[in-house]
Amino acid sequence: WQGSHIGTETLRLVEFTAFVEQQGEQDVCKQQHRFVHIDPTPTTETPLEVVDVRQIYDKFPERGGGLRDLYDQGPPHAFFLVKFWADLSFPLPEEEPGGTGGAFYGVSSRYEGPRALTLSCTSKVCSFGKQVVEKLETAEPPHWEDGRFVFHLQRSPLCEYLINFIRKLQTLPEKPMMDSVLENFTILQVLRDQETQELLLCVAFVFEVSASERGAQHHIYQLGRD
Ligand code: G9O
Repeated sequence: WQGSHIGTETLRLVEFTAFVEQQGEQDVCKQQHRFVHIDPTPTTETPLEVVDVRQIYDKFPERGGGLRDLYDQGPPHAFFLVKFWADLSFPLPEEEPGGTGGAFYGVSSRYEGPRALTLSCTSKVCSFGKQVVEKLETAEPPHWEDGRFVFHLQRSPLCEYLINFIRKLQTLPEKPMMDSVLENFTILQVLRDQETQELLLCVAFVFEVSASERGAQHHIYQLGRD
């Protein structure tokens, strides 16, 4: 289970995308823009770089189910950090007052593993280390495919907080200004077996904005503590 991916012997993240979809002016079909994306790339045996979890304690709630408590409970090999360079280079959808111009903002993810469990996912969106939104979702029942169970959380609508956050970020004139706002913006996702509440994966997300010509990028780290 060790290698260049987010996963353990019980659950592996295969694909992750946060996106906006909108109708092109002359197009019949919707155009999708990906803010962030993790590809279903084949695993290599190259071990991930390790980041000390204590370095990011203050970016998340620490106690009462926060990162420190979660890590204390473990298992430690289920903890990962993803740095995203988000691609914000798309035109803001036209906005009617309080609206998003008919655009759909969503997130889709796919996991796989050897057990047919009920997969739950808690996402905590944090600003200055404090939780501002929490969302609990349950994956669709898994299907058996090529010798493992595949779990989908598909087209989950992004909450208003995140949509407004992205839209405000895009109005900032320069990448350094966006990056300084993003220094205080983080997301923590915890995946559990819903029946037993066993922690299967915990992924901390931190962000910068991608230089526009490079598109969305990411780097994955294992979280550790000596
Ligand atoms: C620069 C900002 C990019 C935004 C990326 C958003 C990633 C979304 C991760 C899942 C969050 C789920 C929480 C949620 O939707 N709450 O509504």
